[in-house]
Amino acid sequence: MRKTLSIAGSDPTGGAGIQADLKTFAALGTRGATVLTSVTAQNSSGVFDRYDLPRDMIKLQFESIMDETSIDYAKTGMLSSAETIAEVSDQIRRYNIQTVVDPVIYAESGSTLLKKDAISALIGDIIPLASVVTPNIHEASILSGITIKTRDDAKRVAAEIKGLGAKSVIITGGHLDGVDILYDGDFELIPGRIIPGKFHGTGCTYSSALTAELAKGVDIRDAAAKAREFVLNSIDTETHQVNQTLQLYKDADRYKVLENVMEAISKLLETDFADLIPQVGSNIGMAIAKPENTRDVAAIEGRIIKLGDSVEVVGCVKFGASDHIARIILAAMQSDDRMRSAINLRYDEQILSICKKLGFEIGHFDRKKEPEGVKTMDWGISNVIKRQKRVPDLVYDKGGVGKEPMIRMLGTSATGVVSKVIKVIEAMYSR
Ligand code: PXL
Repeated sequence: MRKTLSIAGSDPTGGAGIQADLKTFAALGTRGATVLTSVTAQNSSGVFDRYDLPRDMIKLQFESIMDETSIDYAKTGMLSSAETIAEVSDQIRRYNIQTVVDPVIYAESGSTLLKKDAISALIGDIIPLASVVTPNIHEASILSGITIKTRDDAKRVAAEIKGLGAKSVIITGGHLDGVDILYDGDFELIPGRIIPGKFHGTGCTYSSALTAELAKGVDIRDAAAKAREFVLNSIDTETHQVNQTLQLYKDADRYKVLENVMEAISKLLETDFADLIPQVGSNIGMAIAKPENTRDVAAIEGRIIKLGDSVEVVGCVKFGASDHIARIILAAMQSDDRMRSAINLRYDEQILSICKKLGFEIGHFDRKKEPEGVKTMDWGISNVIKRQKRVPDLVYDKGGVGKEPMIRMLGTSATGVVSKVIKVIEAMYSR
């Protein structure tokens, strides 16, 4: 494992600072060490107080780490004061550590994290040691004395900051049309999506992701692109918080979802499922928690079809395999994020009446009432949920021109949905 180091302050909320750095280091597969510079007491309203660690204590932390190991790449975050900067720069030089400098000046709340008289020390003592400096446009303006309004301003400022002695500069945060600007003698624009809003901890997360990638030996252009992508993927658009392990958990969930859908299909194949398969075939899907789009829903590439008397599964279970079943699930999850799975079944009056007798909650939509320009599954499922104020066990429609009538059974998991289907099958054959 490559070894990373964060030289930074503590944010008690865990959203930014050294806490964000360590989570990022771990999420990107590096082993993170820390030198704590300052303990802050803060939340979204502001920084209430801070306690800067004595210079000796900063030195001793470095020595404790470096006596026993080496560091592949470090980053600096909150450096607080000129005295802290003097010690940190001494130690970076002493141990010849490659360092990303995140020139932290303000917290998201607007409170200062670097004393005014320390800005010249940051410029004079730390930036010349930096492999990369990662200011956002506000920090870049303070460091250069130039206001940034356009991409050309940002390029000029990046060159100015490189002139202070850093090997390279990245103007981060995507404040300029979502683009980060890298300058290491040549310019490179790093594109990214824009996610509206302000998120506590994105700056720390970016610079530590960059540090982790550089520690792994990734070149600066790719590292900058990867760090930007990591930050974007760590923003939980539901809670509006930065969550550095979001992508890790999503990826882990993909495996569980695949397993669950495959188990559900096996269970289905042990039953007399043939009678419930519609002419277009049946598909079953399941989404990961917090899906973004149809690629976060696994389903069968082909379908489950009736072939004579036997039931055949055509294709593998894959993410993004079925737009249709994914739309049903995503529409359901809009109102109840536990309802992560669905299967489509043949519609007939008898099957529907069995479902009623079994006590399933039933929803219905009419394709004739569908407005123009909508996707049927988005509209149909949302329409039912809006009227019934919850996601029912199944939603049916009686079809339309060229459209077969259909039942969609919904549930919290693929195996859960299949359990409901099995109840229907058992009731059908016990009559
Ligand atoms: O995002 C910069 C930053 C760095 N370090 C600490 C912080 C913050 C922002 O709040 O709290 C400790």
